[in-house]
Amino acid sequence: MIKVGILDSTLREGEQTPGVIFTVDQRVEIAKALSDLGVSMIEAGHPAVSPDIYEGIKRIVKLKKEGIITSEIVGHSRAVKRDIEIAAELEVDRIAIFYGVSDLHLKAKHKATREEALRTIAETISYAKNHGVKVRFTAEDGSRTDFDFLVTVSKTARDAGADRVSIADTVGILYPSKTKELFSALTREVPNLEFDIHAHNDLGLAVANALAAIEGGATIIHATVNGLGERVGIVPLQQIAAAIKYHFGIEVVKLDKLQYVSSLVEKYSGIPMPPNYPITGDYAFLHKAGVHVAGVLNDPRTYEFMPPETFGRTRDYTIDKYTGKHALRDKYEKLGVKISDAEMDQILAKIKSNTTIRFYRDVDLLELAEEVTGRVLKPRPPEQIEALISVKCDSN
Ligand code: AKG
Repeated sequence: MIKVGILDSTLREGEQTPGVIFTVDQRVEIAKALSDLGVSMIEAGHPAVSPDIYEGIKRIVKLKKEGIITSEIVGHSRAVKRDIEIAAELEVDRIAIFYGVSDLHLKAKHKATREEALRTIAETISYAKNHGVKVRFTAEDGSRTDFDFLVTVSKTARDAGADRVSIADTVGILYPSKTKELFSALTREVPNLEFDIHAHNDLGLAVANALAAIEGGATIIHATVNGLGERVGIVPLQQIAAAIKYHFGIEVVKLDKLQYVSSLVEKYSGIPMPPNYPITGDYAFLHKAGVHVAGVLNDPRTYEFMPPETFGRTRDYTIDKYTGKHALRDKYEKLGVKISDAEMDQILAKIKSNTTIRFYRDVDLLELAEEVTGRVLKPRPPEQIEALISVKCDSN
């Protein structure tokens, strides 16, 4: 029986995207949208980093106390007492303490032995617990950490009072079978502890690794809206939510609100979404080739893994040289225009011979039909007439 939830880290990991800065008001608005979406946890920022992050968390925690935000609020912290005090004074629900545990991080960053690292981890977790909060420990660079030491780290964190340990694939080098094996082994070796996965997307495998981690027993997946984060980011919320619904039948967030949240974060982050982005991109439910459109018109499941309505979206298709008769007939029916089979063949031939037009708009199709049939086909709304006139003027 699979149990899984989402920790959204748009306000922490997401703001670590190069060039991204959220204002305090934007942080609060994003947190409200994430809570409405239904994420289990919101990692609201690392308050010791800057006064605006501190202020943002303060306002988010206030909304939590007023019942406006319902997700658990997580404050991020280094394994440093001062960071923990700052997060604790904000009265977050949980403090997430991270520490690099691979030999590489111990040597290059912390200049600490394994024994010293274990001491720091235990001391800082106990310190945070003494402030009356829940604690997650993040094993930074966990995926490149010697497995036996990772088990020791997890047990140390648990025994010091953490109820969750996050395994960070900090440089995104895991792949699915290895991820499943890692989480299965950890959940077997370390009882009475729940695991998160924090998967970076350097090899484009973050979503696949997150799914594999769920199969291995991870119960919280870290994600960001639009996949924001350091370098190329982490698991995109919209993709993992859709994949969890499709594969495990669990609705971890309200799927029909993903589009709104994606657009909100696109606007505030300034990172534009490519049209071919999964789930929320403009082309996610836009079909093109004649064979595809014919299939979709008969039964949308032929080329859609889930109906667009699930995500509050609609399906459509484009017309160009790839178009087939089925698509064209459907388009003209929707435009309320009657075209004979012979006329349709002529229109299609014209479309196929013009290989430079990327998108035929409705207005172009009406004009083509008039050319072929010699009839004025339909009274048009003023904006269509204007568009026609401007197209004609442009081409003259
Ligand atoms: C990473 O390793 O990439 C992190 O962001 C670790 C911090 C964390 O998940 O708490």
